[in-house]
Amino acid sequence: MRIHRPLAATALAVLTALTAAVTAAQPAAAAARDGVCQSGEFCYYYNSDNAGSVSDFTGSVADYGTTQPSCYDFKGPGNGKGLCVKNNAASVWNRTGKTVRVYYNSDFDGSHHSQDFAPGAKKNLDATLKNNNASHQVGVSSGGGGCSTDGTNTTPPSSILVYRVSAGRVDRVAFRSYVKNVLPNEWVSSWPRASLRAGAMAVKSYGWYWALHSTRKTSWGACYDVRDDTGDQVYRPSSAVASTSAAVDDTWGTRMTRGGSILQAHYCSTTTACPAWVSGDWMSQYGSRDLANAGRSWQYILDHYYSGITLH
Ligand SMILES: [Ca+2]
Repeated sequence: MRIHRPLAATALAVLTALTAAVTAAQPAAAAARDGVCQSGEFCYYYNSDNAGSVSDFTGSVADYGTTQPSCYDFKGPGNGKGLCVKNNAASVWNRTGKTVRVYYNSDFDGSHHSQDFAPGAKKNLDATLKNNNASHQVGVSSGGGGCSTDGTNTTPPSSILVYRVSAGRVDRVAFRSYVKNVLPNEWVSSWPRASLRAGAMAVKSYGWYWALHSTRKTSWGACYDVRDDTGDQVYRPSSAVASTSAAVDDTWGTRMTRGGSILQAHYCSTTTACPAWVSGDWMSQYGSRDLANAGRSWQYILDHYYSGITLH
């Protein structure tokens, strides 16, 4: 187990900024996924030239799914209605006001191919992406190496910028994949389920917080949200295991807030191992294990360590 290092100086500055941001921010009105392409939405069409059934989105999606009834499907009237959108779209209309990137692979993986759509664009997918659309991301920087992430205090970011310290680069990682590939490196995957679930919530909250608030840059000027080492949370691609991934999935629909905002949930192996420990802001990892072994729930464990929180 690694000791989670504090970021005390940065944290104080960011908390001040957070307070200002929260008072200013108002939730945006969200259009519905109703098969009608409205202002604020990104829409796929089953046919070229914006014909056929529409599938309308208000945010990014890393994986559309491939089977009914769970997949994202075409909802509007016309050709294609009821079919899953993955690998079935021919044209788009971008009404989000931000650049949207469509990827050939899931999880915003553009290593094979991607295509950008400027705000207002009403276009066909190019020959490579037509019927090969697997994910899309709202709010990318069209200049490449984009800094923006798209989360709010109520919706998790679809991706997070991870500074791969040893490799010397910044990767954009689908947010749930990030959490799944942190938890087994920060927790002990054989620990009881309630401890893993409490850990999943803490790892998610910590990353979510920084995805919303980071202004950090590498020495060469690339922006990022979190480091991949103990400076933040240890992230290793392909390290996810079944027990920790289940804990992430089982708690994915729940968020932890304080005063309406996602908090930077710190944790440490014990209550005394981290000099920056502040009661109410930190969770003891061994403590979470012991409470779980005593039959406590993950919600109880989070409430026990983090003061003034609400689980939604
Ligand atoms: Ca709509």
